[in-house]
Amino acid sequence: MIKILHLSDIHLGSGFAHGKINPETGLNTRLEDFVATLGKCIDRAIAEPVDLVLFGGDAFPDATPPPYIQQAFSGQFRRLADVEIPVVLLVGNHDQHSQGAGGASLCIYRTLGVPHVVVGDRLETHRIQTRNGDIQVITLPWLTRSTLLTRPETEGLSMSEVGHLLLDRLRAAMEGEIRRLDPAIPTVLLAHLMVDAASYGAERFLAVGKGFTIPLEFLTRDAFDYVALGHVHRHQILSENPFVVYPGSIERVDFSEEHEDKGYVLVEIGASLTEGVRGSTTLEFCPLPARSFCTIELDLTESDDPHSELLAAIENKPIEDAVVRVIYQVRPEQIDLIDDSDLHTVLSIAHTYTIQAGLLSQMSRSRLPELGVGSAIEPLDALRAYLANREDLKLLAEPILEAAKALLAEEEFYIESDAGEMEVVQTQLKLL
Ligand SMILES: [Mn+2]
Repeated sequence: MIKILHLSDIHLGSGFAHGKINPETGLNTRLEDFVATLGKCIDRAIAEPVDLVLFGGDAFPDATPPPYIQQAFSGQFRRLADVEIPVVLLVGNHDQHSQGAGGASLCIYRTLGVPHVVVGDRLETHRIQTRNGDIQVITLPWLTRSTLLTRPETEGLSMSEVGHLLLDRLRAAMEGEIRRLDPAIPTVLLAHLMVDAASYGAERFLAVGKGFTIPLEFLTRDAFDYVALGHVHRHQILSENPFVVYPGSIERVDFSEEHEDKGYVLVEIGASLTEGVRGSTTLEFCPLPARSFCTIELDLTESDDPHSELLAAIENKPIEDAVVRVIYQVRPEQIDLIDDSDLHTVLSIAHTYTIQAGLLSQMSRSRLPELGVGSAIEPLDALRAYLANREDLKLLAEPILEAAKALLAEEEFYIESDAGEMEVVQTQLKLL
């Protein structure tokens, strides 16, 4: 039997906006949270001990993390090397350098020849010795069009045609790897990708539709005892025969992960009792004490006592040590009824918090026929029409328009950038 700890999507160095500086260390508390949670995974790997650790990709927010963040990452994985537990570090989309191949943030471990550390930055089969026998790990890092296709091959093709071509290439390459496997020893596929059966939030689904997804049947092959995935932050089991699993991220990167359990997966691959017949694989999701996020959202426009109602809503939520956001709506004449200093007092037990107040003005709505249902209008024109009807925002109208233009320009930049669809997903959702 071979025991594996599978974790993914560490994103060390993300989400600093939700943290604060720890005066004792000078570090952002969210970095400390992420390192502590990663440490818990490594603790478990050593305590078991497992025979192998698989990391499913996305170590950092990008391929060039600052040295202190690199150090925090390597400091944890080094603990595995010290006790001779082999680890496979897979390259995710966030780990790839946009400037061509070979620049991934994790490749330094291969260059240095760190014992027991394998870096997966290409489709390749690694035969790894463990305390309980050998295992084969096929690594499939994040794929971009340029990995498998040349520009002339894709010229004039639609997005979906390119997708099909890419999948054909991948299928052929994977077939080659599978044919060379030793059927007598266990096999794991470790891949950073988007499976088309994976479930996301509705907003993610829209953005994801533009990206490159892999059909589930591509992964559910008899040759695999386990398929270890990375990329999607929500833990999910996509198939049980073989197990195809996203362990999810280890900490919440932003509020879209508020209601998700965070953790890693312990996998046991049983020995084959009969030649040619796979042993059984069992699975356990192990939750991690990730910092909680808490959204308090309420519409106070109909309230007689918006201040008390808002305070009560906050006090009813488990906000202690959590990253909290309060979003409320009031009518303009209610603004003075809310006393911010009281809000700050009740929120002081939170780890960090933000307050977003929204104004509802029914009068201005009815005066704006151009914003009515059924009329199509460009975002900037809509904003102009809105501002033109807001006397109180007159002084701010220009800066608001400038800011909106900058935001829209940024969005277009991402859509047109070479890295393509995934960048759009990242900008819009800042999570995958
Ligand atoms: Mn990813």
